[in-house]
Amino acid sequence: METTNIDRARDLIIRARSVFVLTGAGISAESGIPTFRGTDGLWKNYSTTDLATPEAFKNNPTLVWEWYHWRQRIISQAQPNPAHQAIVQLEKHAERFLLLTQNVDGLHVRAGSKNVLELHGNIFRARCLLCGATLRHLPPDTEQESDLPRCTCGGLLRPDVVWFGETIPQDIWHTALTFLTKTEVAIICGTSGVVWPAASIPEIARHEGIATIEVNLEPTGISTMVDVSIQGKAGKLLPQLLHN
Ligand code: BJW
Ligand code: ZN
Repeated sequence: METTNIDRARDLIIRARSVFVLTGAGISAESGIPTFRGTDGLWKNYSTTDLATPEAFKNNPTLVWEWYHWRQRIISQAQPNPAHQAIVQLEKHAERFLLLTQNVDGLHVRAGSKNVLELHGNIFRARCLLCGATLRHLPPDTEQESDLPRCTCGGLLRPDVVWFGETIPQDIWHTALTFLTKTEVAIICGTSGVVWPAASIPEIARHEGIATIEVNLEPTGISTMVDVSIQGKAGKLLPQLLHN
């Protein structure tokens, strides 16, 4: 019988004692959370680059908060899907495991993943621009245009996420790279692979001779770089990589 890419990926995963996973917005798409790029990724007439920058927040904090509150409401109502759950199972069966996610939705943790690092922050956290405090922040019941969220110190709060042009948390990045360079297999799922530094992970893994597997709805710039590239929905494919 012909060996499929799913068979090849499954063999690599079953034999590996150490597994690294990188996820992006595509893994939460089947939970009903919009991705950033592509036709579903647009919000009103704005793109991610219009909203996810420090300049956008400086120029129009009300608009940026409106976008984040809109997304918080969608995420609050969403549930982890079979792709998140498959990653929980993967962690249970691997001797060493690390999940690095670019997602700010917290769905991996809600699904039950334990060793997970959030590279771009968390949408349910806010940070004070004045005193630097971080706190849990939920969307208000109604959006009052003049009411920007404020810290107890009076400072303006911003979403505790990483915007374009900002430095990603160095401790998280170093922990992820240390694990990655010693792992046996790296799975890259649901990311377009255009945002740095996460986009460098497939290349680093390949350079280190680590077996690489991509799972994505469509071919990406990563597809030609990995050992096995599988196209389809993560919620259908990831569970198949665990079972015979
Ligand atoms: C499915 C599916 C299904 C759908 N099943 N699959 C070096 C070179 C070039 C540029 C740079 C560079 N270094 C830095 C930059 C600039 C910039 C950058 O990368 N720009 C590029 C766009 C060119 N990077 C940064 O600024 C980063 N900072 C940094 O590098 O600091 C050091 C530094 C600072 C200053 C100067 C120099 C160096 C920070 C990046 C922060 C990104 N922030 C965001 C917003 C986070 C907060 C929020 O959520 O609001 O992070 S932008 C957005 O993109 C978000 C995502 O995490 C990130 C990645 O998107 P992702 O996850 O890949 O989603 P999509 O929508 O792009 O793709 C979804 C995929 O899923 C698709 O492929 C679908 O096919 C697939 N899919 N359904 C399987 N069911
Ligand atoms: Zn404060």
